[in-house]
Amino acid sequence: ELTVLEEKEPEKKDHWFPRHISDLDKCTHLITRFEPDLDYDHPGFADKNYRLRRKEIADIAFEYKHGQEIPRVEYTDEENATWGHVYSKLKELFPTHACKEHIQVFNFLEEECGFSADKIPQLEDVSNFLKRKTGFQLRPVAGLLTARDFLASLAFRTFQCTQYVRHGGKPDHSPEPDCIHELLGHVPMLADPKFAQFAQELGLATLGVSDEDIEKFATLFWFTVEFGLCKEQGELRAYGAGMLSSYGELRNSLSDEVTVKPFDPPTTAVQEYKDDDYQPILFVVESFDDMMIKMRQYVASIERDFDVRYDPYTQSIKILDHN
Ligand code: NLE
Ligand code: FE2
Repeated sequence: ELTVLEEKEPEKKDHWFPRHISDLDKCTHLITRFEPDLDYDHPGFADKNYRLRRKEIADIAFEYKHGQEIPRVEYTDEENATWGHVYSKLKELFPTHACKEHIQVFNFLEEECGFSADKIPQLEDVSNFLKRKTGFQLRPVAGLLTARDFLASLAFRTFQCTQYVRHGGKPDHSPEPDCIHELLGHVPMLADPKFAQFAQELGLATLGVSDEDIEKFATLFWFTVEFGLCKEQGELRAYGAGMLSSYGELRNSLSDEVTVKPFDPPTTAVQEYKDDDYQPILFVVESFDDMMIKMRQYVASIERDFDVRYDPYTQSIKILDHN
């Protein structure tokens, strides 16, 4: 462990990054990919009501400030039905396809947090559940964020979480995040202590790094938190949220359709991927401990002339000198 030798300010050349959890109010830069207004292939492109609804829910995120309760959304019967459809189908696959950590938390979510096929849970309630489990919390986000903003929020044990629901016409796979993806894919994993630690450390590693390194960390995030496979008694299981929230992708990921490679950060970080269809290449970790060790080695190899620590008492980042 390093001790604080001297408090240091990052230099001008370093990228700005949030220093206190309330600075996440400034980490809200969206990228316009897969948006129903702009993407001709989006199932909501021709559905005006769907696009209006998306705007209504996005406004909650645009107005949200750190520390506020997350406003509740009254989901329509149609939205709840989409959730219920995906929920029931995935629940059948989890026992044979999901990692044990996910299965365990999913049970807690049903017992303690009101998860069921009937209705979409409210982000505020889920955020409170997460706070009790691992100190992670949710904040509402209007859509896909830049990798830099999204990853930075993880450093504060904060997960930027969409609140709208995918289009009912294509429930089994969505190229963009939606609350089904967040609630069935990410939330169960973020409620696991080891995984939460991994996610936060990944976030901390990205603060202030170059655009090239952000790209690499975003790719590592993609092949772990979004699409990671792990081993259990010699068998493959999914721990990546992109699989755990998509019936089609989850089934596909454990089939012969996929090339599975061992997780190795230096090579995984530069693996090309497609973000609009089933993944043809996935990476497997031996265990979460092993994943953490390899990631820490990788992070140590990335150049940054300062080091960071998260201070949970003040919810802020301390900058440490290297020497
Ligand atoms: N393909 C996932 C799903 O259908 O839930 C979403 C992935 C978001 C990166
Ligand atoms: Fe995701």
